[in-house]
Amino acid sequence: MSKTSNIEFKRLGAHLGAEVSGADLTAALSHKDRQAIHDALMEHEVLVFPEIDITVEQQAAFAKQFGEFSVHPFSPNAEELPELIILDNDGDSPPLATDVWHSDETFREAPPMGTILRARVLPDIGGDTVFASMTAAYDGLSSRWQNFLSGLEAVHDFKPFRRLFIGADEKRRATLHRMEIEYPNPSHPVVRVHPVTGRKAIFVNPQFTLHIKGMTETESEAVLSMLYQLTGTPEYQFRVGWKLGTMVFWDNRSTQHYAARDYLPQRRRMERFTLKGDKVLGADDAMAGAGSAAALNAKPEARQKADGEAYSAATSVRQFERDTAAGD
Ligand SMILES: O=C(O)CCC(=O)C(=O)O
Ligand SMILES: [Fe+2]
Repeated sequence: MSKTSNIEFKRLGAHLGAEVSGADLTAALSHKDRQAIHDALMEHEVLVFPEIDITVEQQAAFAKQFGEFSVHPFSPNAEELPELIILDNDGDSPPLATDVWHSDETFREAPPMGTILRARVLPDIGGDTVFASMTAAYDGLSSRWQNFLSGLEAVHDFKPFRRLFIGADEKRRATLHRMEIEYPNPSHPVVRVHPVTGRKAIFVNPQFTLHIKGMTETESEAVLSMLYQLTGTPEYQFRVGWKLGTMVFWDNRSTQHYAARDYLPQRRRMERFTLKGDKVLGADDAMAGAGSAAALNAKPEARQKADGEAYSAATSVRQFERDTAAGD
């Protein structure tokens, strides 16, 4: 299907990142173009649309073709369009904790599947965003570590956003209390199975992860600090140097990112739409769905694929991904 699309993808990084050309984003995508972009996102994990000339409404319309919008409970958003997050920063208004490695909103029970960010105002120098492939990071671990991590779960929290409420008046403290009820700490598998590709990815991050369940604090810190070092490994990274109008679509399930704040006090404005995702499942959940001895006995690559198939069977995937899977 996607072979007949005119859109082209040029791989930019060893493990992730591709540049997209030939896509008209000012109009609705054809089914085959939408499929081609989705397939490429699964394969390359981060897609860069360089210097495209679209309105924010067109960016929203593009995003909506790949899933349902998610509204961020803490980030600054546009009043008239709450799905639009505006990251407008300068010396008087520095960014809030985006210069910490993370995948978006893992404090949710079901974190987003993807994010679509576009550059609207850029500093003269700096302000790059660095991505890391967490599937490559997982694949690079020894089988001893892979086995050790299997089945572990970590607790996540909206911790960087708690600072918004420090010293707050009674009304804002009540808001914090309401948020704590609405977003109780979820536990996610430390290794997640990607719902579409079946690849395994490290799914802990220093922005939102608190600790690993069933370990002492010292043990948990040691394991987490080892895993946090993986994002800093240059081999797993891909760096986006933004130009005005550049739009990036990343798969939030297989990557993490870090926005360099080396441009202050200059101004940088980014506009973002976020797409809802599913509950995070690990290999055990996927296997429970399959119940398949054949999958367990399969070779590693085949097993990863089997995990993905089992996962898809065991959980609800977003409508778009279900539709396209059915169309294959
Ligand atoms: O400003 C950026 O480049 C990325 C900020 C960020 O973490 C996000 O939009 O999710
Ligand atoms: Fe982010």
